[in-house]
Amino acid sequence: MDARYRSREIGRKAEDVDALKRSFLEWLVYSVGKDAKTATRRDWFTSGALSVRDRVVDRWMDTTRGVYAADAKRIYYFSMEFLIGRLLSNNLDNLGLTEVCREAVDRLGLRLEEVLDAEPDPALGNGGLGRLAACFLDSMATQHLPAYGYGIRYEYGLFEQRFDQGFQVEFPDNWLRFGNPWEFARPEVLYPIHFHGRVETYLDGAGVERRRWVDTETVHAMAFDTPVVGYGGETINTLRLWSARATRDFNFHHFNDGDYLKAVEGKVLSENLSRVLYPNDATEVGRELRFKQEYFFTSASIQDILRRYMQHHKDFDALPEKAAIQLNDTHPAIGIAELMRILIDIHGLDWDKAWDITRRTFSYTNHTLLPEALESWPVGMMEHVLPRHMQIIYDINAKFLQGVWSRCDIDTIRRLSLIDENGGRRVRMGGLAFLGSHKVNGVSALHTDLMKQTVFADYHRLFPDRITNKTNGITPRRWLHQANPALSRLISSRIGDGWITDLGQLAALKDRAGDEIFQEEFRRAKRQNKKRLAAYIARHLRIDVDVDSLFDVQVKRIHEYKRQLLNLLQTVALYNEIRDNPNRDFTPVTKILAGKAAPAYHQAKLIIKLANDIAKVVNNDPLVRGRLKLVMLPNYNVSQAEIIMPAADLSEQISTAGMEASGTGNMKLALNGALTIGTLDGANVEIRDHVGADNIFIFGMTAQEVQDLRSGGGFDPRAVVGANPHLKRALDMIGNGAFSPDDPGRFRPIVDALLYGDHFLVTADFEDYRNAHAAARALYRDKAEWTAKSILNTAGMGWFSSDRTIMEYATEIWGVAPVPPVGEAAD
Ligand code: T68
Repeated sequence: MDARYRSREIGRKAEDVDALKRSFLEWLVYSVGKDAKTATRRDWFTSGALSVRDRVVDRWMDTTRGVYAADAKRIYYFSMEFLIGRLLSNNLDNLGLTEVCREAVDRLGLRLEEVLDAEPDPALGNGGLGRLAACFLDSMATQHLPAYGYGIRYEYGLFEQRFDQGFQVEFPDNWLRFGNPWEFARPEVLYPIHFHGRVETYLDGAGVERRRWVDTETVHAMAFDTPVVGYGGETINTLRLWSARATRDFNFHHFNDGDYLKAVEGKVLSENLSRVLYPNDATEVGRELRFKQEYFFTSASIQDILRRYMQHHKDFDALPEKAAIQLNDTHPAIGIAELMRILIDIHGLDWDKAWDITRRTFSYTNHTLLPEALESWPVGMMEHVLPRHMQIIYDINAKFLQGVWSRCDIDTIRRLSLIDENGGRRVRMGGLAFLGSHKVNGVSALHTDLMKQTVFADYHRLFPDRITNKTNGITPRRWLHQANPALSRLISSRIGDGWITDLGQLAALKDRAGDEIFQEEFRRAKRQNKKRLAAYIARHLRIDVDVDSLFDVQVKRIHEYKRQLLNLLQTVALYNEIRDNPNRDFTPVTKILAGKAAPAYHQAKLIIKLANDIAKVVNNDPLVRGRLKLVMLPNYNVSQAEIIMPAADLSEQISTAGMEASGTGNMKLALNGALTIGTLDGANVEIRDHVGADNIFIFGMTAQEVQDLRSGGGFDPRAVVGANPHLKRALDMIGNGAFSPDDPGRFRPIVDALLYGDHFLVTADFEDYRNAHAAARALYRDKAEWTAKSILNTAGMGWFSSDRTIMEYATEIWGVAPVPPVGEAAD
């Protein structure tokens, strides 16, 4: 990055501690309505957030004005999910105000951590996809790219997970209950969103046949803006989230009928659109309300973009030069039909012109190959909810198929069609997103290759230049600088702090991997982080863990393909080994798991119960003497991840090869110095290339081997189990109730799924995994060797900054350049 753009005074800002303190008190009294004596920690958080918000508003307006004046091309990132995490710590850090604020809060008789902890963690996403969107917002602002995030302001975020006797139970996440000091409501930014109704054909003044969508039901989308503070605080972008509001018409309609309660009921129903985030991360729910949510936010965002564009332009010719719309998965893909509708029906463009503009404006990111996660909607439902869009999709399909008819056989045509005719007609959203975009990307090299070979193989043959790879990244601000101050300080003491915005600079640490003093300090930082996590575990679960044990971490959504079960089977095998040889010298291991299961995903919920049941037995077995502990932390979220990532020694990335599109937790852990134990899946492949094959524990089948095994049909899990006494014993124990004496048959479904199918090849990879784990434990005993490899992991991870990812998108997909912040040019 150009040094000119970087803040010259970061962390050294002459921001007056007293001024910030005064501001805390003023907001407390005049906005929260409390005095310092009666204020709760939440009140202090609110007044603190408002004080910090004050300090970004001027710059925010400067950014918006600067982009407007330059009429720069803007990036519009469309996502159903933005898992942004807490903002007070993040904004303080990006503004260089953390220490100033610590001091101010100290003078008020509080600890900064208490205030930061009082902030609710906005859980407006399920997992990787939503968190990626948040990392991208940070990178776009930091790199001065004019960008807007567009999504939904869910009233309820992802459910809160608690364990009741070891079973997951879900509670509503009413995160807005105490207000949200970061957002600015924009009641004047309001767009009508139409549903249902019918399509009329009519002749316009020139005698041309046209369509209009009439007799619709209408809801309003109202904007809420949250500033996105880039590192250095110079560029401040906007996250605009839409909230559903009943229209007055809607109410009047019923009021006129004299049915007051019906009117109010109607209001509640239409405002349900932005009520709740769907908690499924990799299976489609296929509910009409979900589809309406997708259209709701997409339509509002497109109307907003066109309004902004029209302030500078009189026709749509230049739209693709002024707006790049990125679709985060297919969830907003209906936007392609929506832009077509607006251009053709409302503004009178002809089809070819509208299609050209649309395709050059949109691009699409795919995040999964799992067939059950690929979106498709029943034609009948779409005709009912969005009749005009359904016609447009038919037209897109017809024109496309006409063009390829002569070159393809009938089976290929069937696969290419936007309408899936197998068992009930459905619209394939992946196909719509592909055809309506100029670029389509995967999120790791392997995933992109597999896209070309599998789901998009037919499209790829027709459009060989469309699919491109953009390997995911993570923001080093939140995931290293903010979450791991101990390691950050150590790194900066050796190589300066340029790494914060240029993570590749970490490579300079490679030379120090063997340096004993550096190693010692590196270990000290890790130990400090492990203590913090141990205290968190003690506080939440009343389990004491050994800070000197190997912290072995698997944190992510619970899903069969991610194979938490493989981890648990190995845990049981290790438990047996310890019990069989109680006096042997074992490397102490603390296994830490966390993650939510989709509420209707029974097998995943049973895996959570299994983890909790195994933990109870293992953690209380006197023979084990603390050499193995299993900890399943409830309610995994961004703020918990910030405590876990810096404390890990070993990072579990053990999905069935070919199934994890990329992974990003793998990057957070390795960046913080954890060694990976993993399969050659997703971005693990590229992590190995960057940290070096000697510094990672790779095991298991490759994606190719998985494919061959499955297509060959020659896999017999019972034979594999029969031949492996460790595996057989672990499975027998689980199946016979050794961990569930109160209900011995509880885990039979898990064991049976492995013995009679094992779709995710847990048994096939077990022995290789067990050996890799033994190798990791052996290496951990050699402190110097382990630390050297740990340092080489941190040093090698620079490429996985989301700054790098975003610059690739900006140059290769969006064609958008940075807009230097105002006031910098004179420098
Ligand atoms: C994840 N996908 C991928 N999906 O699983 C992960 N899905 O490999 C990748 O690193 C990450 O995306 C970022 O690219 C998801 O997180 C969802 O959360 C999701 C949500 C709704 C519907 C379908």
